[in-house]
Amino acid sequence: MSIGALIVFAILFFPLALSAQESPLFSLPRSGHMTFGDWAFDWTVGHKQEGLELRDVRWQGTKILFKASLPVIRVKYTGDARSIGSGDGPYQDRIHWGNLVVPRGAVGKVVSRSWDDRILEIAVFSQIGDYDIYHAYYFDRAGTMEGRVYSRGWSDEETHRHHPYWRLDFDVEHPRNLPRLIRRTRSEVRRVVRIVLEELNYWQSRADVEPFRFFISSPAGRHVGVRNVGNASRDAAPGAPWFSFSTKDSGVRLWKGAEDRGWEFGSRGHLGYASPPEAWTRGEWQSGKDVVLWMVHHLDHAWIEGEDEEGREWHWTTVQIIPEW
Ligand SMILES: [Cu+2]
Repeated sequence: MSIGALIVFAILFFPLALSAQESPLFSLPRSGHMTFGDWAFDWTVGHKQEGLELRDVRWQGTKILFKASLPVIRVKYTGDARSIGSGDGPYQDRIHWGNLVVPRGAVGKVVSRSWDDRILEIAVFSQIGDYDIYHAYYFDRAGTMEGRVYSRGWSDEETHRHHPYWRLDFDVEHPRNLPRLIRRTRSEVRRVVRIVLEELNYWQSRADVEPFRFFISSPAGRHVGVRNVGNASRDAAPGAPWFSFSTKDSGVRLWKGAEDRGWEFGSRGHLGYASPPEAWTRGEWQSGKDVVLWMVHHLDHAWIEGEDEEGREWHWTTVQIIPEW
């Protein structure tokens, strides 16, 4: 493992910051509190194998997230594409303290750096099997926050897909929030806004002309936008080569304490907790409900003879969170 490649990241991450001054790499304890511009948050590497968790994320003093975490990255290899079990895996990669490594130049497993004192990164570096996984969050002083997963390496010389599942427990100002779904299709001039009145799974459709987004709103009318960035398409087809391995791009769930236990669905299980779908009771939506938003990513890693055979190239995907005030 080489942290050298991390330096390259900085430039890949932020095209605007090509000439950005990168700070030294700071080592952080397993848990702590940080402020950066108008952002404030706690972090921890907890005991539920959810990677680097953020808690009590605030923008300009207003709470946005109770908790953000990454409970699993599901992985499927193609093999001979005859069945869901073809090839290596499927795997459920779960980041925890025990599979974190100390990056070169650091003395601890949680690291942080910044660019031009404008963008802050907090991250962990995990090695699971033959993969390097870099799990990071970014905070831009201008008011954008991102969760990002980078992966490289091969378990076998075969095409595969990684599917990171982000669990975003929003508490915008208050535990009671109103989720709304915003999308626009080719046939629609304006965006369509749908108030989410029940637990649901949702995905990008071919007719969409832009990535769908969620707005999570407080009772007082503060909104936080959420969308997937750079996401590949889901595994929609029932047959080869992916066999509907990961078919969702998002899920809205009512918050339940018993469902905050880390990933419980194995390598083949989809995002659960919604069978049968549970509706908000009449009237509840007006005052909001404590909701958890799952954002599901799809990351292609294609085996092409002669390219990236050393597995040194990073692939990544992002969930973006923007307070809209
Ligand atoms: Cu890969």
